[in-house]
Amino acid sequence: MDIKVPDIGDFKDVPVIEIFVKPGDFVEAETPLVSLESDKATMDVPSSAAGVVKEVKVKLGDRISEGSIVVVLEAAQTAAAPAAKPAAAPAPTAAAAPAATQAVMAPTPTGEVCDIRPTEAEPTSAPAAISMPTPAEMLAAEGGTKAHASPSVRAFARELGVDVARVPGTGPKGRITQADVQAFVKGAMATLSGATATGGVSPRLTSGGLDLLPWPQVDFAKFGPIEVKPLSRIKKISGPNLARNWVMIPAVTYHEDADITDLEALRVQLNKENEKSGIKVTMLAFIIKAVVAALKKYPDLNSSLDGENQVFKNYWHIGFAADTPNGLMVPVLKNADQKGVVQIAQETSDLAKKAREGKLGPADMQGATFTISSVGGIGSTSFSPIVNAPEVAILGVSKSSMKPVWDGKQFVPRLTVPLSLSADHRVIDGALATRFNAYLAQLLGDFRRVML
Ligand code: CAO
Repeated sequence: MDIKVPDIGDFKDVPVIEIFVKPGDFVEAETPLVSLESDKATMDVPSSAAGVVKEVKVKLGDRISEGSIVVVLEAAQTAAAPAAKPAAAPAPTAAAAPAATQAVMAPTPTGEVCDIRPTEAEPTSAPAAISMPTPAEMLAAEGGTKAHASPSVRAFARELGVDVARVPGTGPKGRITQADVQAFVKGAMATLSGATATGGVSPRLTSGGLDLLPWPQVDFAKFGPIEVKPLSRIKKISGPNLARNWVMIPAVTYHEDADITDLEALRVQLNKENEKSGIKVTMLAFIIKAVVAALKKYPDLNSSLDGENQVFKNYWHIGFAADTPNGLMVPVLKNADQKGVVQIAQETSDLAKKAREGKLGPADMQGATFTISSVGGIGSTSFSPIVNAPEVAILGVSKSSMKPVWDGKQFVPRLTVPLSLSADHRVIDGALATRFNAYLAQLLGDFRRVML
């Protein structure tokens, strides 16, 4: 019997991006046969019957529409019963296959993948052994977009207990393939066994992990009325990453005050002059520019630790924490060294807006070499930001205030901004971190030095 593309709404000539079966494979009803992807959505075409695949009628890249024949199937009742399901059969199983028989494509506002067939609830967190994504991978899963994976790959990931949102995709347009899920699991297992067998990167994780007391179980309702709300998706994903970074990175925070009296006067002056342009030059933009100059002078802070090697990056992509209604996001300003303060102000403002609207794409959140977390617009006198692995340092910026500063003869009022640099002590020792901070403060105190 011919298995055809079912009703897929208005979609026509949709390219085949993945083929899950080959002649001789046994398939159950509902087993995905191929995956299709338009520029707006992706979907699997399931088999409408059980049986053995006699012939696959499509090739990768073929464009097909409703009614196109996908495979020719020898239906189960007429086919000789297979000895066993082929081991090489792709991930999807009848158990993982969605209940609905009709494939449905749904465009999403972001143009990302959206499988709207009923599916099992995806686990929100993977088992500890495989919850070791990089922050970039983790954040790539955010931004209001869905992970870019076909339903069958999602089903495969579910089977392995992997949160597909954490898997970096290597397929076209960052699509997550089955091989990506497998590589993710392999990588996580290797990381874990490295950490436990050799002490890995953290002496606090030797032989069997942290030896901690169990989490306290308290019946809060015993003490008063309570309300239970699920964590936001961003918090569910970022929590384990923050916990890992907190536990595995021996970070120390170094505090420094920078005199920004003159810089703030310049900023106010520029904004007055450019009122009509609509671009507001922010203190964050000046700080990014100064940070890049300091990173160039102290390249250890623009590096990553890779086993027993240190990777120095000859690019300067600066992540900055943005507070959004859904939680903390870290968009990345690319090639900050090649941009002027006004352009940095414009681009950070655009990225922060996208973050708040949940429109950041994975590319907007990847590749940071150093991160800045500025809470100065809200308050704070100092804080200890958590290093955003695999980066080795992060700068916290608190609220500027007028402070009396002794000029040798008298106290003079100076606008002072507190800087808090958390740095990975495995790479950056205290003297280096303090030199970086002092130099950064010097640059902010006399911004002309940034050009030197
Ligand atoms: N000291 C005093 N005032 C400051 C300041 C500082 N260090 N930094 C900014 N401000 C002022 C600005 O000048 C602005 O004032 P006006 O409106 O009068 O000009 C006001 O605070 C608001 O600034 P902003 O927040 O719009 O702009 P920004 O460039 O300073 O910051 C962004 C952008 C995205 C960093 C910020 O909006 C944000 O989200 N901050 C929170 C980051 C965060 O949550 N960090 C914690 C991460 S770890 O949990």
